[in-house]
Amino acid sequence: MKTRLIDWPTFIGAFILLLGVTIPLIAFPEAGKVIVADANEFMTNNFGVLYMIMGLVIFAFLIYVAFSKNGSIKLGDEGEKPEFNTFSWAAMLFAAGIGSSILYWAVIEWAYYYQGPPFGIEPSSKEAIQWASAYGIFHWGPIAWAIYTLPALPIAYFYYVRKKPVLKVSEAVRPVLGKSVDGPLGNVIDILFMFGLLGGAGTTLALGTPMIAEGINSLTGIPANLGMKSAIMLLCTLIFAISSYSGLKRGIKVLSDVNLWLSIFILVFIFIFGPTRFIAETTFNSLGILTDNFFKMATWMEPFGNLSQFEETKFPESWTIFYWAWWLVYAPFVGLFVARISRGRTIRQMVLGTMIYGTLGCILFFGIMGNFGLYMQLTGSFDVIAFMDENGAPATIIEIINQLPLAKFMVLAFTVLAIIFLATTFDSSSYILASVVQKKVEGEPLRWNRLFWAFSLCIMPLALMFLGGLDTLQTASIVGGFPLIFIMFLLAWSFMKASNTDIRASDDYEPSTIHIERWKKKGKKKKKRSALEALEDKPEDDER
Ligand code: NM2
Repeated sequence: MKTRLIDWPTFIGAFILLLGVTIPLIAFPEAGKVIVADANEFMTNNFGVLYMIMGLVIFAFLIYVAFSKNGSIKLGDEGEKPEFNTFSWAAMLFAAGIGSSILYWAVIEWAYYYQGPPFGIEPSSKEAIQWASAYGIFHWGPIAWAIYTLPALPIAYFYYVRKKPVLKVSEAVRPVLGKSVDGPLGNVIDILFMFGLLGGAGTTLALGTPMIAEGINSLTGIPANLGMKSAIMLLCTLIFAISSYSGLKRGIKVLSDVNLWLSIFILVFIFIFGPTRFIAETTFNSLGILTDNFFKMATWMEPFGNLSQFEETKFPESWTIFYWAWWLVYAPFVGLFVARISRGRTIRQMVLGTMIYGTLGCILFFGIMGNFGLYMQLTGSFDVIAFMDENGAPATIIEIINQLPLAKFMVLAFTVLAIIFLATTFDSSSYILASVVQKKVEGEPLRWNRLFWAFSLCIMPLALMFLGGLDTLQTASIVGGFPLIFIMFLLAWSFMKASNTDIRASDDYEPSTIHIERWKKKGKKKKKRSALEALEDKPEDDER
């Protein structure tokens, strides 16, 4: 066991923090629930608006970067072609950023908005229907994907322009914080990131497991109890633990491909054999509502709350803020991944591509799966809301899929897809967690280290499952991810600082370390040299 590769302060710090939160929750579930709920109240009531501001600012910042000179910088050498074609790139990007939660929420999210709409709208009214269908797309739309993209900026920049492999968040903020990232500050940043990701992944697993359990229940009749859920969680861990332990990179590649094609199959099937016209029209209609109300939705804080004649709904806290927090805790991890696959693209292509393709993918899931359920509710062919009141969301999701032709087969396909989605989330999260606690990663993080984090990932959701209740799950992300708001700011700053320095330098020195690719690829042709050679020519500059 090579232990000298491990960055022990980060490793132990993150693990202690994880245990420190989880053990009390398991030991004192009732008291834990109350404390967690209080923490949630405190955070969202007082700092909710920070999350909303963060979402809009990141969105505006990325649009600015995309169209600025910095956006024209090529992630790689001059003339280099993108490493992956755009379809594979978009598919990988989506698979990395999205897990089984999309199956859960795409199918059922509308039902919550229908019963508890924002803007003081009458619950279950005609107006509520419109928003029910549009709001899911907003919460999985351009702002959400912008949050994902931001960390990719500095990371991709250091990887492919400055040719310095960065596998840690602390490393990516070096241009701003300088040498202090080598000390405790760097450890704290990495620990916060790890804790946030553990919370975010915990939410994913704790949502996905009951849904899979209901799927299995519907297929076999075995009751979806706590034992079955624990078994599923362990099974998912085992699936990918085996594949990652044996170093089967191809295994994961196969899982991701199956994931993609199975998703396409289920979506096409529902679209064709479900209410095709209703789905097409309602989805299209939602896009209009979304465009029209983008800023209204992005800033809706229910400001008058219980002071107005409307009943206070806590809509922003329960949904938009929760979502931004959830995307936030996953963001550095997805950023690392997006950066890795974006070689040969310009910053602009990476930014706009992530935001556009990511959003399009989510529109497909929400438009097709969500509107299928909504249609049944509105036509009365299946009373989704009544069923949900009685049986809870996970069983309702499976029951909606059960209404399709070839019901059993479709439930099987849906359940298998959810399991694969979960296993791949486990796999990539544990990979990143293990990488962050190593000083150096040679090819892959150490196996035992990877397995260790894989099983640690299990602890939190297990605890949350015993606690029960969605509110508790949401809190884990919100509280765990809060400090990341500031880290996002540092990441943006780092990117601007580094790229601006290089842009200025490239005006002064020839050849330059960066390649600016203009819109129409005009620009003067420079002698072909690798950026690495050029880098060696360049005068030393202390932050490099
Ligand atoms: N997000 C996209 O479970 C998952 O789908 C992972 C969740 C942040 C809401 C990501």
